[in-house]
Amino acid sequence: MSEEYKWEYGFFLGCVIPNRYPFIEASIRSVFDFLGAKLVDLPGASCCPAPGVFRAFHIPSWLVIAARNISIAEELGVNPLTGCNGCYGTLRDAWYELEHEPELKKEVNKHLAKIGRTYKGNLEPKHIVQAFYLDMGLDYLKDYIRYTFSDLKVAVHYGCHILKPSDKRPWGGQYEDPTFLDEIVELTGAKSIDYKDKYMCCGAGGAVRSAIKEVAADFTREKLVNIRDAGADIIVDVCPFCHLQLDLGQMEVNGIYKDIIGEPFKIPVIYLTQLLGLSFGMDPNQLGLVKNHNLTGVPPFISIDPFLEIVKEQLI
Ligand code: 9S8
Ligand code: 9S8
Ligand code: COM
Repeated sequence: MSEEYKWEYGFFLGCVIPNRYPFIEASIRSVFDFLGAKLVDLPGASCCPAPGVFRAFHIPSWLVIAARNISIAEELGVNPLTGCNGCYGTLRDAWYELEHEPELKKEVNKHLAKIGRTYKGNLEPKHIVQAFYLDMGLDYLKDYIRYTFSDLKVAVHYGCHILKPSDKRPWGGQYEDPTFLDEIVELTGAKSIDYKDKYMCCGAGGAVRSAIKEVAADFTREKLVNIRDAGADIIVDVCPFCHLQLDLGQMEVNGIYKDIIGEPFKIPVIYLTQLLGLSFGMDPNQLGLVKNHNLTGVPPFISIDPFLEIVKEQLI
């Protein structure tokens, strides 16, 4: 690792970030670099594979594929780092299970040997939020804050896999009523508001979105009602699949449930590193906050202009 970097991670992209929300990738890369953390690529990494989908079909295959992905980071000597709750769920659960079940680890390595790989398990998979909160710490982040957004009311959405299963997560007992993400968001001066059933699923996970879109959208509808009732200006999340559901899914809710929601929803959805980066005084272009094309059918589906209006006032 070169002198100028304090941390180094293997950036595990997963599927949704590169395919649907490249601006999330851009903002993660920019913010980590800004904070002195180097992200190296993991050549040949595949789908994690998605916990709600692959694990539900065949646990042994899920485990071997997860171990293969982790072994790529091991080869480079870096902790795998992900910006997706689902990938975190898979990589971390697999890592934890293999650490606690030596027989399973032997079995997995038998399969990996066929492709010339070995899984060791000595490098803990981390979420970007874990890197911020546990590796860097709030005090370190605080020094980078240049602008604060005291007029901004944020509905923080944790998502499921970052919290559960709680015994396989690193939050030191913050399981049922965690605050770590709210604490990071509030470094920016924004207010993390309380809303009903805050820790509820976005609706998409566990393959629900892929199976029955209307059911996923019904969960999302309930979340959005609660978020709107609490008077939030924006939603902040830390998972591209939640992001997809809260952004594109918000449009779907406006269509499918138009008769029961009253006004259509238009709550901007912002990924954590986009908000943090702005507060650090970084260029909005680097954070994927500037639209420089006229394409339709690409994200963000819900305009983020109202968010930019609020922060603009406080950027000067
Ligand atoms: S990879 Fe394939 S589908 Fe997904 S984005 Fe996150 S979870 Fe892992
Ligand atoms: S997608 Fe992201 S993490 Fe999940 S399963 Fe329930 S919530 Fe939304
Ligand atoms: C949610 C991923 S982030 S999955 O649908 O549960 O696999």
